[in-house]
Formats: sequence, C-alpha cells, structure tokens
Amino acid sequence: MTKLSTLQAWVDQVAGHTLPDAIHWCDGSDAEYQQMIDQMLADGSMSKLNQEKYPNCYLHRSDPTDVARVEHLTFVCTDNPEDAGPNNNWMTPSEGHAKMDALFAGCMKGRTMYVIPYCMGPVDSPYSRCGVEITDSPYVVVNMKLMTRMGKNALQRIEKDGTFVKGLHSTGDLSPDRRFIMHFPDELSIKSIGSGYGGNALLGKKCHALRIASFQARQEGWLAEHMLIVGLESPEGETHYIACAFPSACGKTNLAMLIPPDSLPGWKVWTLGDDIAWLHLDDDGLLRAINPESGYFGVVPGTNEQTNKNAADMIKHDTIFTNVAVTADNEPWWEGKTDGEPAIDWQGRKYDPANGKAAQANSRFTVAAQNNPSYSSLADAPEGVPISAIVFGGRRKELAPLVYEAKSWEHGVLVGAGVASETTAANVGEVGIVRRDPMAMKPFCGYNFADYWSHWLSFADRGNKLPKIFHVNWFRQTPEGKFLWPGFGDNLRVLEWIIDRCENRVDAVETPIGYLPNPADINTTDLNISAEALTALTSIDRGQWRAEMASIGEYLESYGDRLPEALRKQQKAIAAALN
Ligand code: OXD
Ligand code: MN
Repeated sequence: MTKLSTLQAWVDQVAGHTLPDAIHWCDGSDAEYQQMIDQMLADGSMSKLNQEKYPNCYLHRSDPTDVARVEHLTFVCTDNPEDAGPNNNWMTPSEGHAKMDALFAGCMKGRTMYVIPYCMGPVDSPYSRCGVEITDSPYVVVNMKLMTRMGKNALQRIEKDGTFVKGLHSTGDLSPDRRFIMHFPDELSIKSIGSGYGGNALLGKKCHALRIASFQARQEGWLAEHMLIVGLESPEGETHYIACAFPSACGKTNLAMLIPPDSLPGWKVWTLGDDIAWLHLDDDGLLRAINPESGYFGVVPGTNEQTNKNAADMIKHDTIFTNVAVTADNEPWWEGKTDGEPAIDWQGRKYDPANGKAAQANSRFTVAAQNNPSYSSLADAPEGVPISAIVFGGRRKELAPLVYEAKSWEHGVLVGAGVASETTAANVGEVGIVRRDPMAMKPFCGYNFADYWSHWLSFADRGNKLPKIFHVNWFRQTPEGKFLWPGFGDNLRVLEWIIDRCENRVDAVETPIGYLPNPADINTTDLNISAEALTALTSIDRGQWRAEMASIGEYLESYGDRLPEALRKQQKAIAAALN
C-alpha cells in the first residue's frame, strides 16, 4: 500500500490484469529476505550450500534455456524507429504493449505478486533515480535486495519525488518463444516476461540503470554508462577515481577489486562499483560519478585467490550462486576454482565431462557490495566522487595496444564509439566474434547511438575540467595464442601510467591514434615480460590501423544523417594521418 495514488493505481491495474493470488509490498528488511529464502528452500527453487564453509550461501539452478541476456529478444519501443536507432530492436509502443499485455494476461494466477520499490543510488543523493519492480519471482526479490537499496526507504523517496520507473516482470512459462524484454523510454517503463536471468529480470540493472536511464540522462544532461568506478590511492596518499567501460564479462569486476602486486607497495584500491556509473557535471563543471547499484551480479568462472582474491573472499558468505556446480561436500564449484572438484553439474546432474563444463559459463554470484573487502564507503556518498579518467576497453587479440590516450574529449568520444570486442557468454549466441560495442553500451543504450554520441560530445562545452579519455586492452595475444600481458593485479601498472598522464607527470609518444606510453614508463618491476612483448604492447601496426579506421568509418556512416559531424571529422583526420 502507498499514499502515492499513481503508484497504487498502477499496482491495482497490474494485479487486475495478471491475477495474482496475493500481493506483497516488499519492505526490504533482513527478516523479509530470510523469509523469502526459506520459502524457496521449501519449494526447491533454492538449495542450501555447505553452511559451515559457506554461511548463508544458497544455490539457484535456472531453467537450462535461461542463462544469459537475450539481445535478440530485447526491444526499445518508440514512435519513430530512428529514435531507437539501428543499435536497437524496435517496435511501436502500441505493438509492444499489445504483445506484452497478451502474454501478461492472467500470468500470475496461483502466484504472489511482489511490489519492490527501489532506489538506484544512495537514497539521499540528488543524482539517484527510483523505480518500482512488480514481479512474481521470489528469486528476483532476494536478488534485488542484494543489488539495490530497496524497500521502505526507497518507497518514502518515491512518495516524495512522485515519479518512478515502472518495471513489470513475470517469469511466465520460461519458454524462449514467449520471452521478451521491452522498454518504453517515453513512458519510463519496462515490461519483461519469460526469463528469470539477472540481466533480463532484475529490472533495476540493465533495463532501468542503463537503457531507460541513458534516455533520461540525455534529456536531463547526464550520462548513464556501463562502467566500473574505482579509487586508486597512491603510496603518497593521493586518491584518483576512474570510470572504466568494458563489454560484459571482460573483467570489470576484477579491475574494480584489484589487489596491487607486491612490487607496487603502498597502493590501495577502493571499489565503488563494478558495472554501472551515472555521471553528472557538478556546479563547478567537474564530472562526478555514483554507482546506482549496491551489490554485484558477477561472473563466477575464473574467480580465485590469484585472479580476484577480494571476490573469492567476498563470496564465501551471504551469497546467492546461480548455475554453479557443487562438490561432494556441497560446496559451490566452478571452472577456475583452485580447490575441490565437481560432483554435481550446474543442471543438477552427476558431473560428467562429456556433458560439458561443470558450472555454466555465465554462472553468477549475487552479493551485497558491503561484503567486498575493498568496499569504499564513498559508494554511499550522495555527491559521488570526482572522475579523473575515463577508460574504454575491449577484448582484442590483436591491434589495440595495451594503453593509449585520446588527444581531446572529441577524440575520446571517437575512441569510445570505435570500441570493438569479442563476444562473451553474458549474452546467448556465438562467443569470440569481434563486434563493435561502442562505449561497451551496444546492448544497453536506450536510444539511437548517433544521438548518444552527440550527447557525449556536448560535454566538451559544458565541463570545466573533464577527465582525460584512455583505451586499454588487457587481452593482446601472440600468434600462438599466448597472452602478452599478465593482466589482473598487474593492470595497476597501466592505471599508474594513466594517473601520471592525468597529473602531467610523464611524457608520451604521439601517434595518429593517440598518445602511447614510452615502454620505459610502464612500471615492470618484478614482472616477467620480454622487451619484445612490451614493444608489441606499446606500438601500433599502421596497416592494421588503416583497416580499422576504415572499418570504424563505415560503421559510423551506417548511422546516416544523425551521425554528428564532429565525430566524422575525427575519424577522417585520423584515417588521413595514418595514410
Ligand atoms: C552484466 C552484463 O551482467 O553486462 O553485467 O551482462
Ligand atoms: Mn555489465
């Protein structure tokens, strides 16, 4: 129940259409969380993991066809297809509603409808925005409790603001034929049916905090981005905050929780967010970031003491695991775990390598951000943190150097627009295909990319001390398939160079694609890396880059008339310089 009549009317109308047996307004309390967990343990949709070694950890096994985001079933509904752009699947709002309303009719019969008021961002921040998700999935409720500030306090803010994003979700019958994720940006609303997978069902995350928020951000003059936020404290006690955009499953969580290598003593790393950043210019023209989320929905495979010790420690308690394997001792297990062995696979079958991996490639942990040993309390600061550098990156076997710096904000927008990466298991479909993923937002920009780039470009005139923009690539390989750079904690060596550039403490080599480091300026103390590898990582192949710039040019031109001239100019200037 709420005193906000628009919210009450919407809840009543949804209930009248979906016909649930009961309605539960979530208060966000710990008692409610436990009661929902107990209910799922009783009905078998959740099971207890070894409580001695993994206290308060639970396992959920999803429907085997429902393990990732479904970009081909995700739509942006606008009157004019040009507003959604070639980067989105499109329908008119009336078609979208008709399709979804037919699927939602009576779909909650025999189920409870949960009403989840939530706030994306600290409840007392002017940069935060609220939403209400209606769902028939208790799994969604407990995940939303870990991932967002939800319940009573959020409802109070919604009642005060009088506005909220409407998100309607049902697992439906989980049939991939009746699975759709639809966005109605003009109405600030979302309808999602047929999937319980986080990226499709936790509507605060990709649907609200990226697709709808990106649209809202353009109207209101800010940015909603697929970026981690991390604070890097130097041995001298100076902290820089950086925001990094990498495509899904390319190591954002690992970078956000990085543990400095022993050979960089005195450095400390503070995590503010691992997936989404909302960036606002403050009154002084400084770009400030908040993380709208308050938990992590991270990829499990590969997580261990070496790759991400903070995450490995953090998920030993109070964590929901989805689609991992278990050992004979009922501990969670995944590929890349350094101890134990799988007894039961992610589908609940006796583990048999003939059936493939033990844990699903996109198996996930959900955990409150405060569990993270490197959690920064500034993640709760209403004013957010000032951003010194924006870093784009992709997973590229070849071409892209370890790091380079854009020459200006406009050039940086081109660098972001040109991001390409190999596809990963976070979306259904083939893995390892290189595709353009501008600003790592290909699956998440809620409107035409051309308009989005114009919006990014508009910051050049509005910001006072805009961050510098960089591009990194941790994934370069030799022709034999060996990684050239060790990655993980050693990525701090590259971030150190980035900070030095922000502070004008180090020179760089000018090339047509941007400023590259002098190899000697990358700290390689105690690093086992050959001079040839370092040279390969810090140089460019002009022939390959000519082809890349031509391909970026073609890609940009596919946006037609809406493509901002300033971006075209940047691309042409670099292509000419490479010739
Ligand atoms: C995620 C994704 O889950 O990007 O964060 O798919
Ligand atoms: Mn993501």
